[in-house]
Amino acid sequence: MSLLIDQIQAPPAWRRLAFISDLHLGPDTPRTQLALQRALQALDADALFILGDLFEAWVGDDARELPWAQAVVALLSTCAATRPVYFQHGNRDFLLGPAMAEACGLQLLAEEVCLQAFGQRVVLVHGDAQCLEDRPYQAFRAQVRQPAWQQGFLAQPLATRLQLAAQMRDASQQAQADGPYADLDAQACAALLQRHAALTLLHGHTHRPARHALPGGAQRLVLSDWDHDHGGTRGEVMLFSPQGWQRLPQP
Ligand SMILES: [Mn+2]
Repeated sequence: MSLLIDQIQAPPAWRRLAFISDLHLGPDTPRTQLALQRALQALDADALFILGDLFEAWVGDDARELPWAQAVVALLSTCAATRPVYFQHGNRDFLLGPAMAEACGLQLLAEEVCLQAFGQRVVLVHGDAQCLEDRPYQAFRAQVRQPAWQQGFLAQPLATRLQLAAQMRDASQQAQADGPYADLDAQACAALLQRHAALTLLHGHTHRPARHALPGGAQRLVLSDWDHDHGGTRGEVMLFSPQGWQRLPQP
């Protein structure tokens, strides 16, 4: 296991940070990919943080040779040439590994990161690990995060892995149709903030962008997902500067 970054102290020169998550890119999301390209070209930030589910499914770093993935590698490596780009795993792309990170110029983050910037401490997570109410998902998560499971999965041919990922996605969509997606557990969020002595928790995963005020002056900020391929235009870059937090819609 390579070393993952779990603490970031913003250098004094940093003036503005950008955060995105849940783009769910894949072979059938060309418009969302284009929206990301435009967002990165226009990005005015000293660092970019991708908080998981950049990809709808990531079945292993050899998938970076697929044509649509090559285009994403090109986008990210261009962005990473002029500023740090950090990547935190989501529940869809937890298999993104060192080879893909190197190809894109990404720095891999731990599951839980404490960012210190502009006199504040901010906890960064994808958000799936805190959805404790969804017990079937937590059991699945515990299984697929085991090195032995991952080695077994990655040992399959790429075509087989792509098929398995499609099956898992169908199963998860069926489970979601049974009821509303679980939200993050309030106690788990409070514990996270306490552990890192932070007042702000920033995450994605739920696709329910919001600002939730928490007890003790704390807050939970939820990033927007992105989707330009199913009839709408959804997507935001979240900016953090000494002036505070700002959502930048991405048409
Ligand atoms: Mn997710």
